[in-house]
Amino acid sequence: VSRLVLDTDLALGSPGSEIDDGFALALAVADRDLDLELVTTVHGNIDVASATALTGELLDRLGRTDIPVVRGAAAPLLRPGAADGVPPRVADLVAARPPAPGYAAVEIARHVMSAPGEVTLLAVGPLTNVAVALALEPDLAHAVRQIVLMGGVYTRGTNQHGMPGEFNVWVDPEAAAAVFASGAPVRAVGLDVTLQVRLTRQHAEAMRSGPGRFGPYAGDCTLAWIDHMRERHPGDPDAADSCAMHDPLAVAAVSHPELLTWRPARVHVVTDSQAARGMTVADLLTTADAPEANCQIAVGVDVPRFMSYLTDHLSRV
Ligand SMILES: [Ca+2]
Repeated sequence: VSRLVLDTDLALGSPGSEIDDGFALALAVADRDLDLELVTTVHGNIDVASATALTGELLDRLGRTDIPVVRGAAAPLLRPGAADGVPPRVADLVAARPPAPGYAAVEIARHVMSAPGEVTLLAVGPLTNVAVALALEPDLAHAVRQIVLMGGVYTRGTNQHGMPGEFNVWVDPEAAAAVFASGAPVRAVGLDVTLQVRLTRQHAEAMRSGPGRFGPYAGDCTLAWIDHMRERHPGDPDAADSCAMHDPLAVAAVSHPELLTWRPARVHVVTDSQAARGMTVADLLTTADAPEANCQIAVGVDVPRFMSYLTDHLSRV
């Protein structure tokens, strides 16, 4: 069983917002190979107050009132405007439990240092909290069992001028650069792989009419999100009837890494270019003068096995 801290920019429950963090949280609760001990929140898909309220509400819905939620960074390390355009705050509308006291970066550092070598940190939002925790506690990079992150895009691009890097890295590139430079064991699950695992309208409809605490709620949100993405990406046929399960794939990378194909790589985050800020450059170490690896990146996924793992587990919560 892997002891786990989850850092998330959860927005499931806010209309028109990304849903995959909520699926990742439910999957981490459902998977008996994971022991989710602490959830921390970060700005990203939504403002951090709303992410915190929605995370507490979802954990309560899942019957896990025992798992503390600690609020984290409200803005990236630099350039606070990077994620402008996120949906309006919903924190005031959600009747959630108040967050546990403290700040995410402090509690991440405290939790990992309380059991050196045992706790995995799973980061599925911008990496601000993780970078601050690494800066607060110099021994954290060696004490953490591993950092698994959903972020970056390694074997292709986003093919979007306005967002040349994958969202989580693009929103706070300096934080991502600090994580890759930290010396911690890092596994990165990038957009090029997560786009391959997709929840369809049929999946969502089955969840909506199925049993459990999560399915009926999340099924409705998923159908609204697919509609929203279809409007925003009229040139992408995949977006018409399905949506990517980015963050849940990073959960699988913790408990079932064999579902993905991994390669050692040297990842560099571009921070010093106006046009390419937030892009990731992955050296796959194929040249005679290759640099040293600083992480493992996912380069493939067994789609049918992952989707079975996801849907089987979500039907239990
Ligand atoms: Ca996320």
